[in-house]
Amino acid sequence: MDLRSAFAAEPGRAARCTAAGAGWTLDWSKQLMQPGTMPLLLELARERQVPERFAAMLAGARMNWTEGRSVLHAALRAPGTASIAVDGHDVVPDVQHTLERMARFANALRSGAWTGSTGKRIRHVVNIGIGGSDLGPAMAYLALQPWRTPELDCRFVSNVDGNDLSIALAGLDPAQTLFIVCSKTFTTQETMENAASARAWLVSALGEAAVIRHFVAVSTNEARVRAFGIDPDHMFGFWDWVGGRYSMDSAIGLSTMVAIGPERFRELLQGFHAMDEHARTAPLESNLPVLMGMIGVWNSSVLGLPALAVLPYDQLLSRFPAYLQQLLMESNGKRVDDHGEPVSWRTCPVVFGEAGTNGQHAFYQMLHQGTTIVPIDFIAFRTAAHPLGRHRVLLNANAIAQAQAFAFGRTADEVRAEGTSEALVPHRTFPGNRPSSFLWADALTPASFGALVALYEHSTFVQGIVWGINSFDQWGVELGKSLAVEAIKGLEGTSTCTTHDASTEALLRTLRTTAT
Ligand code: G6Q
Repeated sequence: MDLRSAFAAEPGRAARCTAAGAGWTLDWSKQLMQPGTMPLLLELARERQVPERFAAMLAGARMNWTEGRSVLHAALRAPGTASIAVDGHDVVPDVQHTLERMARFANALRSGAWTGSTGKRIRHVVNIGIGGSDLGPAMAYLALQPWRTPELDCRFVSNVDGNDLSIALAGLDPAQTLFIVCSKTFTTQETMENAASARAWLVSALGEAAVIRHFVAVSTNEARVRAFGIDPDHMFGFWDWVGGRYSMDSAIGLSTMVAIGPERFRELLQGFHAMDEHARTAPLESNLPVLMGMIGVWNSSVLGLPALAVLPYDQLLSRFPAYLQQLLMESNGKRVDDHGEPVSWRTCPVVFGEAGTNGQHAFYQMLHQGTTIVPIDFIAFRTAAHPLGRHRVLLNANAIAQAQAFAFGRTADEVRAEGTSEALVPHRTFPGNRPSSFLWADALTPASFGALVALYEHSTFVQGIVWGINSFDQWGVELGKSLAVEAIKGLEGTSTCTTHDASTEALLRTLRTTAT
């Protein structure tokens, strides 16, 4: 497959391979596909019943069958007039009720009506959570920076490394700090340790009675929230049909709502919903999540390409690749199918990325001339939220030029024609044929941002269905968690385990001395 020849042979290739929906346009003409390839991939999607399975998910089917759960993140952004039943219970009123409670709280915090225990206004919000209870809100906080209130800032603590909490708390006045403890289960080791240390920090300054004014929770576990000392009236719930990595538009997004306000948060939800509707109704040929999902299937399972680089050309999306790492890799990093049989095709690639143009001066060398071909998703916006006129031109010019360079390269003859010495010709030759998609929207707004996240959510779904795996469980994170319980005992000198391998034993012995 040679992209130069493909474009030369078909002048309408770019137009044929461009689709749009929910404010986003996808140009996938630089993928390594012949004109007949996508129709075959769409046939595969139909054969795998992608549209039917998508409809089943939206109707509350237990798509996450290894955990016996429905998968209804789409209900989080459904309009209040919708009706979506789980076991005969309409969940839409519950969602709307929670949104209203969140809005009341967010408004009180933003206006200063909610004060800390000393009567001082809250100026700092510290979100404590990890994985799905951190990556989405932390990423969204950066992405939606132009819409944030200047009245308060949000910080995010996730790592059990005390450096994370220490850095977040540095310089904060406890009397003006509010913690949002985000944990679906309220049992996650890292979050509970961070929350306990944050609580101790607060109590040492303001006393035990202050906890109730300085801690709120987002969780499904009321008993544990209460035991921590948080008033259940200050707990914002969600449901077991919301997976952690699909929860940034649930109450887990409380910090987002506090930062940008309830109205903008509604716009964000509308953007998500617009993409849900596009995914549900658009024909497969112009359905962005289906196209992107099948492009991923092609690159990973057919071409055998092991990675995906996500390159957002907007600094506001600097944490978007990290967010997608969880969304894609935790969802589709699976090796057995619905019947428990090993799949015989490559599933989720390694996902990484960096905001353009920074990546250009770092790892793009390998993307252009390395021995591993890495498919790329470029993401760009026509306009900028800032007034620095020419910057956007430079930024987007770089994005377009990179996509061009990856696709078409530079032949040895072209390099020679530039007068390059023969010894340098191989070094200055670019092979091209490095596949990429170019995804763009008019502007980064709460709505277009919501639609972008939903686009990746649904393309991940499409791939999971085609690969025949469960995109909604994450058993792969369990083993390390449970071994850590024994390792803690090993480091604290209370372990009675005698069956560790020699390496583990040596590490526990060595690090025990430095840990104490
Ligand atoms: C996401 C995962 C995982 C989860 C975290 C935090 O899909 O389930 O990343 O979000 O382990 O869990 P809690 O919210 O229960 O603390």
